[in-house]
Amino acid sequence: MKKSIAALAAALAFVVPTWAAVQTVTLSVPGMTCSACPITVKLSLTKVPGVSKARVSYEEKEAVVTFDDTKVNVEALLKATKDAGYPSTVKP
Ligand SMILES: [Cu+2]
Repeated sequence: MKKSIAALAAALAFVVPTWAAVQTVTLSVPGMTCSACPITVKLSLTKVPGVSKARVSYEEKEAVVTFDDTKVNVEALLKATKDAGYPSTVKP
């Protein structure tokens, strides 16, 4: 019994930090009007500390952002695109 609890604790300590931290969110960015817009949106997102990746598509009018949720939250991502001139919303 004691041994299995220790094993479980060790397993959790190993697993939890990896899935608790890295998140992916898809943002809808309707304000992109030409193929240069995604560059601005991508830059605004990757500048935010905690964002590791941003894939922005003009055709889909969306941004797929990979971020560390211990360093940044979705509100900060929405604010970053808004400040760059492209208000966005979270895609369900
Ligand atoms: Cu443009």
